[in-house]
Amino acid sequence: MSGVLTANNAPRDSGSLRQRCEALQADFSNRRLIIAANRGPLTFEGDEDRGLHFKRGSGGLVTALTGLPQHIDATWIACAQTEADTTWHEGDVQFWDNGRTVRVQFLSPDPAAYKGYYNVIANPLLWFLQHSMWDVPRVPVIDRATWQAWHEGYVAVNRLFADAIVGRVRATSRPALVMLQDYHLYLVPRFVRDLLRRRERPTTLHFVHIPWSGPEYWAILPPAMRQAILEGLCAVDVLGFQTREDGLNFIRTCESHLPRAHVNYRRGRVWYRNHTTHVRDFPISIDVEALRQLAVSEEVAVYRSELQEIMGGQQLIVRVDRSEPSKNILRGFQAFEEMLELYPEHHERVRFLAMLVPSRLGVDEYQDYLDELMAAAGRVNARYGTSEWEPVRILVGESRPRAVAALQLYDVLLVNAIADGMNLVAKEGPIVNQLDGVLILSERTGACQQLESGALVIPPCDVYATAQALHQALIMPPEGRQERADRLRWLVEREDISDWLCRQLEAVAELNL
Ligand code: GDG
Repeated sequence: MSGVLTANNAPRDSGSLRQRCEALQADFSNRRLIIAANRGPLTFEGDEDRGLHFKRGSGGLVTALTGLPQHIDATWIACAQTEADTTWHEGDVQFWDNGRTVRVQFLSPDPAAYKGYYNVIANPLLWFLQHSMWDVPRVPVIDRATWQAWHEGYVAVNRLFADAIVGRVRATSRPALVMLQDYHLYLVPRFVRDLLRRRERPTTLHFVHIPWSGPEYWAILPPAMRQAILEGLCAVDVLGFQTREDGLNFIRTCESHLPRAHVNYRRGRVWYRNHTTHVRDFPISIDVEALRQLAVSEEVAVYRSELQEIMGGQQLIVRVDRSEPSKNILRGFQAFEEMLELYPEHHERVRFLAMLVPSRLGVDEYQDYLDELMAAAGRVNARYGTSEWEPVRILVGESRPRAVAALQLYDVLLVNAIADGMNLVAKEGPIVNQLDGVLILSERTGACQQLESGALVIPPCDVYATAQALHQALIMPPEGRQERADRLRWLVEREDISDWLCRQLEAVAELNL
């Protein structure tokens, strides 16, 4: 592969990472790219007037991953999310003006299998495990239904993905590069490897978007499940995590729970069944340019005026999250309540706006959590609110432009997640905020590793410390705010989403894979 030689021979300081990346993308153009993720880059809708039409997925991941197919022939394999996806099934989609297309292939697992895979195993079991969120005396309860969901759901859907990938790999004469996303697809790499002969095997990259907890926590999962997951991931060539700590936790988990695995911490390697998995960290980020364009749009301006009208001229604490237990929304309200108790000078001068996107309401824990946090906000309002002043306002719904408008208006942005792979909101806020607002950031987010020098860092379970940080942020003088806001902007701008992708391609090239 000439591309690999070019990349390896290039001096590391010859131009920016992005310039090197452009060269790399060109060098990879002889490959066939296969992306596999639970969700596709678009969803189809059908109505009588317009017939079948698609809506492009929002968010940085779609932007980042659809950037690559502009240079490399690509197929994106995902689970159908709508009936129209199932009807459409497969075809070429033109995402860009340059005429290039990406092939999208939707898989349509049996609904019961999908439910077991998504609503029982991926969320909540793996999600809670990896965010260290189990209340172990009570959960998890792994019963017959869980095992059924494992075998007939998670394993079955992972097999479907593997079969589809193998079909794609066999259909091309070019070397294939498979990029797998996240915790829904941990078993896929092993299935793909076992289904293909040595010379047919593609290069595989798997990126895990969420934290990886330590072996003590993985010990709670039954050996058969955790071993299958580790065996799955140890069939990958390059395994990417958000942080170095997540990668080290993965290696520690293999050392503890995968018999016959050999590990090398210094080189970031796990050797298992005659195969080396290279463990790396690729911190994800945001598409700064696209976000800035959205921030100046008319739609965002309309939402901004609406929010300004609702929230009045008071200081504003904002949070933007999926309604998700790991985001620690309940403790956020408790901390706000504690601050109002400790510092009455803020009464009637500050409001807390929580923008919540409904999430995974098919999972009981998520529905219960949403109910609980509504009640907690209600309690704060009942205790401190007056006829003129509503301390907490929750807006539930899905609208990214409205979320961006709220981020433009904060004096304080609260990101207090119990655990978070990265947390993109912490990176988006400083880019669009218009008031040099202060970021309060949980030390247990991946983002904290990059942003801590510009943020007020808190331990997420310490409600008292969070209350103190809220007060400190609200009374911070303008110079202090500006200095921190400038620093945060600089930190986010210097490493955006394209770097995340480039680092992965670089790793593949450097390892001669
Ligand atoms: C997982 C990991 C990791 C907000 N409101 C709406 C909306 N948003 C956007 C935000 C932001 C994104 O959603 C949320 O990203 P996060 O990173 O904060 O959180 P997760 O969803 O948990 O993401 C996380 C990430 O993957 C990437 O690797 O950082 O740690 O948990 O961009 O602006 N989007 C839409 N409507 C809204 O109302 N469509």
